[in-house]
Amino acid sequence: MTQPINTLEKRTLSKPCGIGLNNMCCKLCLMGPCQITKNKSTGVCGASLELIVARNILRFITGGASTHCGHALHVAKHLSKEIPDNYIAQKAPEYLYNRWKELGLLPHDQNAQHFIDISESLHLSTMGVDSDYQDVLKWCLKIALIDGYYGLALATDMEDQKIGKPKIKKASLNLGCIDPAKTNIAIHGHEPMLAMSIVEAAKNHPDINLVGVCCTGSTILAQAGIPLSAHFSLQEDVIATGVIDALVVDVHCIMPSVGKLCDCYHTQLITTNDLGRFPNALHMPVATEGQAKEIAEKIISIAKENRQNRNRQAEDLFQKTRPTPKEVAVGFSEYNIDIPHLAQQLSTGQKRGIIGVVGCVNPRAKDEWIAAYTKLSKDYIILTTGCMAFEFGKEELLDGEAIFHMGSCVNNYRIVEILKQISTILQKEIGELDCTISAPMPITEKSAAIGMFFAALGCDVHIGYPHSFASSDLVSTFLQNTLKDCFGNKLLFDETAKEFLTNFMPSTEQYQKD
Ligand code: BF8
Repeated sequence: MTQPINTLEKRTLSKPCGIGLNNMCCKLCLMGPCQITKNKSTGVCGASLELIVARNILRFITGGASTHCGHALHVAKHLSKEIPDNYIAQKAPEYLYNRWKELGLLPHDQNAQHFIDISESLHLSTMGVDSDYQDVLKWCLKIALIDGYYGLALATDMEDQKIGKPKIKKASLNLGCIDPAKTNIAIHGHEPMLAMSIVEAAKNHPDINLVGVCCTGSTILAQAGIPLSAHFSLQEDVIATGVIDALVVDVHCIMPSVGKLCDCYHTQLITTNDLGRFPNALHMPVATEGQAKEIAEKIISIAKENRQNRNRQAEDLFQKTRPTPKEVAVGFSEYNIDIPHLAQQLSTGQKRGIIGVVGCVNPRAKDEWIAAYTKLSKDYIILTTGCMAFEFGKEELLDGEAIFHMGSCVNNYRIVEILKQISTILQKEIGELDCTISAPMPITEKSAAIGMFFAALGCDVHIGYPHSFASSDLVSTFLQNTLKDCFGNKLLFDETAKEFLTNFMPSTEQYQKD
């Protein structure tokens, strides 16, 4: 056995390139890369700082939309369903749909042609096509609508149709859910169709212990109560327990390091999606429901067989250091939360508003956010998803009374449905609800697309570390003004919880004092 590499928390992180971090590097042609750090200087082709920053933001968001729409497409194919036409018109509040139409933000809405818009977004942001940075930024909103409806909403709807609507339940969370006395299978990624087949198959195998990682993990946690062992930034630690007999991965947020890390232990890495490959992994692609059942049984056999290859020292060490799992309430959704009650809490002033705490846990960011949201939860309804939901769970704060676990990142659409229904009850627009979506430590392109989607709905949006969206004054001012004029909302770029509390509620001194 080779020596294990360090897990992310212990590894020294390479220093980020300051110019790239600020979106000021243009790599769109081979006359560059051009690093434009000052206003008025340009790239070799004449591209201004604001054009470079705007194109980089658009390409980042487009990457996110492609993954969410790809996710929804894969689920549709798995279930032999078509991508619906006019889906945005079906799902969105009418006043918003009409506003988006007037602003020219609506994408193609027939025959899955939103994928053409995704392609056109990359097209227009290549060198020498769209040189109007304001137009490029408007495309960010169009692509964000695609992300929200043909990605988040569609994936959530189809998964609910197949798996069933989530039910509120108690479950457990953290590395302590991994059981050294059993055969452990960790399921990691974002598309939960095979995962649910493994959950079903494992019911006949009492010696199998399933745990989830990242968003596939959040889905099987919410839908079936399968314990969630880790979020993105802790995924390597799952393997480093030494007692994972099979790691099953699909797509998104699977760190390339897990391949080598599995080699350091006995863990059998199994890839299940043709887009998500690792050298030396066992590749078992799953495209249909029938294949999923068959492959689920095979995976269970492989894991059982592989358990005998465990390193006993590693197993003993984990046995001694295994943390106690945390108890969490999960499975909240637009179907089982008492939405009229939430509306009443808002209308009577019992709660000031809603904060959606979403997105990733960036290891470069300061981890001080959970305490801040906990303070705010006295006055705000907190709805949380993805890796940030895990952070609340680690502190045993997912009680389903003040803080609600809403599922995976595509399940951010559940927050949208709740806002939509509250706004209908209160006869207000979503933008009038005092709703903020806070992504304090984003990592991925997906998180940027989600943030922009909520902005197009009228929510205030907070993006914490890093400041990539705010590096050009012209770009951030144009985005701020557009959102204010069109939807009445604002963008907050606070990198620390202290700044966020100060700017979020400047008149409420209590939050800054303690
Ligand atoms: O979609 S929160 S690191 S796991 S991108 Fe990824 Fe970010 Fe975690 Fe799920 Ni979401």
